[in-house]
Amino acid sequence: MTVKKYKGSAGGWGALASTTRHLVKSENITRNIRNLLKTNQDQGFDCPGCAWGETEEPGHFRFCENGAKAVNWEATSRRVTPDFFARYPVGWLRQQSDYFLEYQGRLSHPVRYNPQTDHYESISWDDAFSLIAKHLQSLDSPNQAEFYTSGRASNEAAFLYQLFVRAFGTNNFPDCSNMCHEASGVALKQSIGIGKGTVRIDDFEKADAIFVFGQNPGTNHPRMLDTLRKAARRGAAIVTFNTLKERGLERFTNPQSPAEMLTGGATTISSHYFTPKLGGDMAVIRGMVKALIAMDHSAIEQGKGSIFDHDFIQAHTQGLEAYLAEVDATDWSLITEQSGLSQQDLEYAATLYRHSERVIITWAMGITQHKHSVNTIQEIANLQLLFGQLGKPGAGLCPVRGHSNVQGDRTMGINEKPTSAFNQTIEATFGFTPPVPHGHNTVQAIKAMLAGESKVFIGLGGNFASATPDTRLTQQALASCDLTVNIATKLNRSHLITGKDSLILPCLGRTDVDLQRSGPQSVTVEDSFSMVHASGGVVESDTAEMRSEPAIIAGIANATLGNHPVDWNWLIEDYDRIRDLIAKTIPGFTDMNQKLKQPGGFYLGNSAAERIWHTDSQKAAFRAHPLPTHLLPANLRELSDDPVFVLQTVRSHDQYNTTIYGFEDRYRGISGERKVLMINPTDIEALGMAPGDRVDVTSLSADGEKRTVYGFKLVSYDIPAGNIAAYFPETNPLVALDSVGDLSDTPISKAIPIVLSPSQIDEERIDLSPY
Ligand SMILES: Nc1nc2c(c(=O)[nH]1)N[C@H]1C(S)=C(S)[C@@H](COP(=O)(O)OP(=O)(O)OC[C@H]3O[C@@H](n4cnc5c(=O)[nH]c(N)nc54)[C@H](O)[C@@H]3O)O[C@H]1N2
Ligand SMILES: Nc1nc2c(c(=O)[nH]1)N[C@H]1C(S)=C(S)[C@@H](COP(=O)(O)OP(=O)(O)OC[C@H]3O[C@@H](n4cnc5c(=O)[nH]c(N)nc54)[C@H](O)[C@@H]3O)O[C@H]1N2
Ligand SMILES: [Mo]
Repeated sequence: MTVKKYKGSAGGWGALASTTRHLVKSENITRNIRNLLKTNQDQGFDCPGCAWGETEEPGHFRFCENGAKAVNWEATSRRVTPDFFARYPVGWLRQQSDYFLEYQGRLSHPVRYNPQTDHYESISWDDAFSLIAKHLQSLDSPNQAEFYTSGRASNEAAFLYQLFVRAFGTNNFPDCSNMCHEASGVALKQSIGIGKGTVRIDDFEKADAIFVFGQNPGTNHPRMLDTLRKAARRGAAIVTFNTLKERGLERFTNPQSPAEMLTGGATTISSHYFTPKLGGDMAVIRGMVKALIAMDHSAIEQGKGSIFDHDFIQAHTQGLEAYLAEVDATDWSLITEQSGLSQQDLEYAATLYRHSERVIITWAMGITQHKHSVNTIQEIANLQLLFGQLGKPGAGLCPVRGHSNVQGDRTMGINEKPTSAFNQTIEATFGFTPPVPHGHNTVQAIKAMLAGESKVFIGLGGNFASATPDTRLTQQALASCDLTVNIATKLNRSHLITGKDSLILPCLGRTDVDLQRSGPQSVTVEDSFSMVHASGGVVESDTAEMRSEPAIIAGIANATLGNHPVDWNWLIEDYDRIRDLIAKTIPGFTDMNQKLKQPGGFYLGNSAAERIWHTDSQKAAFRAHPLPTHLLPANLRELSDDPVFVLQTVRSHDQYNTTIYGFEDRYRGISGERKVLMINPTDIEALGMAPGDRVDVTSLSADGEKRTVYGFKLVSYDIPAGNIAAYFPETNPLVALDSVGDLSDTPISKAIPIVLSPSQIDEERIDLSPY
């Protein structure tokens, strides 16, 4: 392991060099250069990286370093064939690292687990589909099966999947959203009547200020840095709140700007950078609003009139009085304690906000993966409502989505709690009554499998065993199923936690040409800005027995339900036919096939951006909540005599969720090792330890259970005292199943109470155990 502070700007030559290294590693260089030129272009595919959007600017490459990693990783020429599985028993594969598993290449053939030999073996597609149908048909109730979705699935795949699962008879739709932006959806639906962001990408060109909360775009949405760089250059204030000083939010050199690259120029991204404590953001906003109210009072006293937008408040909102009373009742002492920022800092941030006519607020996992996420996001909405920032050009709310089509999957009906309007349309269009009772989300699905209530798990992409909380229990849950099925591009840990029967079904990825009866097919996706556009693969490599996701879903559906309620196999001959059904069922998609022909795709619209509020009161709602009395459950201190730290789990620069591309977290200056704890130097000293020492990490939880991961190295880091950061998924075993956000049920992976002890495990065993 090496630790060396990164002094350069984000992007620049480092990003270019890394892009080249990953091209070489894909063992497919020439083809992948061609692929990268097709990324996010009209005639190409949607980047399987993040859900940031595209601007209209012509003649631009539209990929970033980490998008290039995603493309190269998928379009490798390496293959995991039946021979590979004949060579390695599952027990041995389970001992390998996540990096090793995915690095072996693309899954090429459908395989079935043989418990007698502990090997996966070849199976025909037809036999695989029959086996799934047999298991599903023999359940006592459709509610005994779980249908997971990860956010790479296209709209077409997601639509077919939800139609099949509803026709089969359940709403058990655990999905990656439950671990991601669920809180944003829940909060915004109540506040403004729609669970999506209100801004479009062009709004960033008009904003006077952009407030960025709890996200690390330099790594996770690098194309957003280019947007922020342009805004910074024309003088917009970029005000960042992040527990860590993330390099990408400090300085950025655009690798696509020859002038910047050659002169070594860089743009300062954040004009102001605040480092609140983990989970302290609701207090941050509360403090800003408290300061703004004081400014409002003095403006009125001086005869200058109110600083708030009372025309907007009057016409469009309700609940102001109760909210102001709540702010009034909040003491500064609680605000500064929870935020970790001083009153002066928060007054200063409030001043920056006040003097900006048009403000966008963005956020990601630093806000959504906490206990109080829903209330925090509603507090963000409250602030925007005071100034009428919704429906104003250059202003609004912007939850920055993760997976490239996670937002689209929800739009298509991957939702364990469908609305009655949605159910009625399904019934009217397809002539069957869909199930009404709410199904399982991710945490509920794990509990149902653990309790033996659910017996079949089907995963449309993703890595359920590693991405979810409480890894030990989740693996136990999967292992107790009668059947587990994973539809996937690459081998991962979930495939190695086998049920009594297990299948791995290899699918095409975004980059692959998808050839069906009527010719090459394209699919569609929706970005963070509600833009829907087409994506067509360009790679014609040896895809052996791989099938497209829609074709696999059609195969399962046909084997299970026959031609009910649609002719599945006819639909997949030409995806326009699937889109005709989407057009009939999903609001905003009328004439979908025609609309897709316009370059850049089409905009779904956003009611809140039009100042139409689909809330109970038909108004935007100020939601008044007290600050939490304690950020962590009060009784935790009694559980341990050792100092309790708060751990957040983040992504390194060299991973995509559970996909590990490499071991270089370049901007944080940590390389060669993932089992690290970033910790304040004063905390290391207080523990009587030194940087580089190995510790075991134990989490404290209300159930009294102790969950431990072993052998993490201490790295001295610029982080608030008492807070620690580590990578996911290595730390997922620490999160208790019941440790979830209020109203969102999202696992709390950004505030895990932990204690540290000198490591009891020797070096050799650390390298052997994947977690
Ligand atoms: N290359 C790459 N791109 C990706 C992904 C990937 O793994 N790799 N994942 C995709 C997915 S699914 C998602 S959801 C997004 C995730 O995108 P991010 O949300 O950027 O991902 P995280 O790594 O979880 O980073 C969380 C950030 O919030 C900060 N933070 C944590 N807690 C707090 C807090 O309490 N307050 C404040 N103010 N800050 C806090 C952390 O310091 C960190 O900078 O990225 C997507 N894009
Ligand atoms: N501790 C902690 N846990 C977290 C988080 C955190 O910040 N901290 N973040 C959470 C978040 S935001 C998310 S979104 C989840 C992510 O959870 P998931 O979406 O379940 O996980 P991924 O790692 O993105 O899934 C990777 C796998 O997807 C498969 N795959 C890749 N491309 C395709 C494709 O095109 N089709 C199909 N069928 N399969 C494909 C590959 O086999 C690959 O191994 O993790 C969550 N878990
Ligand atoms: Mo995510």
